[in-house]
Amino acid sequence: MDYQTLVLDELDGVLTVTVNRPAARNALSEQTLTELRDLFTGLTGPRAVLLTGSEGPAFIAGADIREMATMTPEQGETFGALGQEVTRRIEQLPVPVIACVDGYALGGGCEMAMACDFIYATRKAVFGQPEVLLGLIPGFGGCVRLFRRVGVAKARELIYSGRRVDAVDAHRLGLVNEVFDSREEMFAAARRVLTDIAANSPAAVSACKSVINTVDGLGVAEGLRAELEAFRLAFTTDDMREGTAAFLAKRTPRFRT
Ligand code: CO8
Repeated sequence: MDYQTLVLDELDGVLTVTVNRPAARNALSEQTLTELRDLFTGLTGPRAVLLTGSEGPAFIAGADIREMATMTPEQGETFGALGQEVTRRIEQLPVPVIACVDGYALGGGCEMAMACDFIYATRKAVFGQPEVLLGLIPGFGGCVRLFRRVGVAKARELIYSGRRVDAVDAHRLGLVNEVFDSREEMFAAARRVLTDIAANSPAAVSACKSVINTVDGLGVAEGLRAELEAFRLAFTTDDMREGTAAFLAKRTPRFRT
């Protein structure tokens, strides 16, 4: 298949998927999400997947604000459902998936990383769920998955405040497994751990992933439904129109409600 916003590279059974929209800081457009969904649907062949963003300031700077700014609640719901579906497809792949985060992993970017089995990051990585700054809410599973990684109190603080955390703090919180000095070191370490994993029984690793998903995922489907409804409602508010317009105009939003 021909992908316009993804770059694929397979080496020794490891499929590297690079989100490649550098001019928009690798933001997740509808096209990118559709390509990710199609790629991860029924993917067979690679023994592992490495998800990353093109080299630059961002891993993935979130969902595409330019596209969302003019969406109706119904379009927002469809967009949110698509993003949620991508996270589910990643989670349900039978092989290990590592997110390699170099730069900003904000909003939908943080949510994509959290759908992966675990996260490696460079010192340049920055994580956050800044949706409330835009009059939105995390819509690709942030409300459902962040607290599973960092605990409910810290997840509330990060989601309500929209504050960012750097790689070292994200590591301390348990969001990131390991922090590296450079992109090259991060990829080399990811390949090493995937090689170690590949030496084990693929069926056993896959079974472990499935059991962990089942236990960790109790309530995920219900949570995603609740999040999607709240996400749709966000599109009916003046705050969301103001927040996204302000981002695009590079000014501070004036929220009224
Ligand atoms: N969407 C669209 N365009 C973006 C995005 C984005 N998320 N992020 C950056 N861009 C664009 C900018 O508009 C700018 O475009 P232009 O050159 O045309 O002005 C270009 O990328 C470069 O951006 P900056 O100049 O801001 O780049 P910096 O390197 O200075 O800053 C940042 C990088 C810090 C990442 C900054 O761009 C930023 O804060 N981006 C927005 C981050 C954000 O708020 N993300 C959350 C988005 S909401 C979300 O993800 C919701 C997820 C759930 C959705 C559910 C849908 C139903």
